Amino acid sequence: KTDTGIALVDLDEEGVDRAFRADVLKGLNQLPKAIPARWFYDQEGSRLFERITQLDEYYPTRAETDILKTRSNEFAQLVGQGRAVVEFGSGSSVKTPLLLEAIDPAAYVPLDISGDFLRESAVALSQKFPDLPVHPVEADFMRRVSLPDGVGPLKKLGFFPGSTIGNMVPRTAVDLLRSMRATLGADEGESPLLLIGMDLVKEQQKLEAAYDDSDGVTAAFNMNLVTRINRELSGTIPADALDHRAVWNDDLARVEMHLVANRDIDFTVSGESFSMRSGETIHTENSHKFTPRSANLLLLAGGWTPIKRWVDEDERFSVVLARA
Ligand code: AVJ
Repeated sequence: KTDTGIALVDLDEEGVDRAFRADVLKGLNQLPKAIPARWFYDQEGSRLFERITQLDEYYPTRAETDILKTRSNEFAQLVGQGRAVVEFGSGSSVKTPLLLEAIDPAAYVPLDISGDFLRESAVALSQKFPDLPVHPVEADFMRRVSLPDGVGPLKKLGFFPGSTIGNMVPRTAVDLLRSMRATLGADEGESPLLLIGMDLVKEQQKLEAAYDDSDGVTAAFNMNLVTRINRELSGTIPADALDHRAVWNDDLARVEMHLVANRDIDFTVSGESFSMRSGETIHTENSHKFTPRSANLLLLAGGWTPIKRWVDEDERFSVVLARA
């Protein structure tokens, strides 16, 4: 039931993930240095992210969960019954069941690039919803994905929680929204819907605290990238020479995470030499924040018309329903 076909991770003769190496080497040769945030999520990174979601300072997960819990009747009414829920990402243990309970779908299709995460969450959901057909698809959802045969004729609801869209620069976010339209069959028959989580602009101090918590869990999450590079790519980056930094970039409306050198350093990765001056940074993540208008504009640019938005009672986070 959870057979998902061939693995998408391309390893070389030594078992090194080729895409990881290519992204890291390219990113370290850039000025400013930058490595895509998707590489945070190895086993330890995923565990640390799970801990982040439980921190006092990290409000997005709690705020979004709160919206999903309290608005279930409204979702059910607007979305109707019998849809296939297509989740972009393999599903969280908390949010996905809330949506599935609310709208009672005809099928659930998690899409993820990691077969391992996919299988884990598919098994957990099948136990919770024994009558719900679950069709996991191992795929890169940044491109159009063909859905399994049985799902084709059903009306679709795309689900993209967590403000993961915020990790993309606007160009990439628009490309993804357009790929989602295509995956959900926007130009064939019944118009699909999309339910998407988008974090909101708020006080700078609250935003920075969410990405630089007092227990240092987010710092450990950021530093884990260095550990992963050193382990998987034979790196010699001195971890004690890099510090975690989270800063609000007001012009671009995003929290940025960086690793800042606290002294001049030289190191190698996969046999290539690099150096950093004291104060130089490696940019590791963007987390864009939205206003109601900027959220609408982004969705419209991606081919989606907003229908309704919900916020939690402290107005920290939004969930938007849109139609293709
Ligand atoms: C849930 C993946 C969007 O940007 O808030 C949390 C990742 N990074 N703390 C976010 C994250 C640092 C998170 N995403």
